Amino acid sequence: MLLYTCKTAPSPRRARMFIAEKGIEVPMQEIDLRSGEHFSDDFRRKNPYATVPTLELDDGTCISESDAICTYFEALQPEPALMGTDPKSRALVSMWNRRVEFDGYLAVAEGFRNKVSAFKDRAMPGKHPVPQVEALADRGAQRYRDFLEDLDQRLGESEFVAGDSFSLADITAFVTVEFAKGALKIEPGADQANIARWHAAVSSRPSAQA
Ligand SMILES: N[C@@H](CCC(=O)N[C@@H](CS)C(=O)NCC(=O)O)C(=O)O
Repeated sequence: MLLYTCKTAPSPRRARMFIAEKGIEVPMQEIDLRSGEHFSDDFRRKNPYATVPTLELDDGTCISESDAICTYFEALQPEPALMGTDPKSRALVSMWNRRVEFDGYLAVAEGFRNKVSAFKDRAMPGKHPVPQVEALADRGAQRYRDFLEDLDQRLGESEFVAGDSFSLADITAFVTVEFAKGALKIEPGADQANIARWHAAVSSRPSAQA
């Protein structure tokens, strides 16, 4: 098994945090996104979408999409459960994780990739050229601010994003908040005390270093 990753990119960090929480040792290989190593023929044979993370199994099967990689490890090693333990909690983790991904993670990506010159004609990840749209940079930043408001409200209702237990939804939200600090230069507001409480707790987990 081999995980293709990139230290500076947020999506692979989701997979690395998940794996660290599980306490599984997975060999990893760094892909240099800056130099375009993910567009090489060799890497695109593994993942035609040219994105990291990508997990290569021993039989040669390649799994991309961080959620799919997490689903694989959850099934391989159910404890500690990070995607729920029964029908209700599984559905709630899935619901919150998707909300965080759509409203938070994708908003930051939209704000970042439509603004930075390094992503000219690569406003979306993947093999197809996609032009930047200036207005989407502002929209992404605004959507992320709205997300922070919603996240703070949610974390005022429960200890973790999907309820009483730490889950994949917390990993996605934590990675999103860290991503936004560098990419959009936006941090949670000083008045968002629920995020501050939750962020300190997640930061103190060893997996936050993954
Ligand atoms: N939905 C995918 C997103 C993967 C993705 O966008 N990865 C980025 C790094 S965070 C990437 O590979 N970008 C390559 C590029 O920008 O060309 C997932 O969750 O794995």
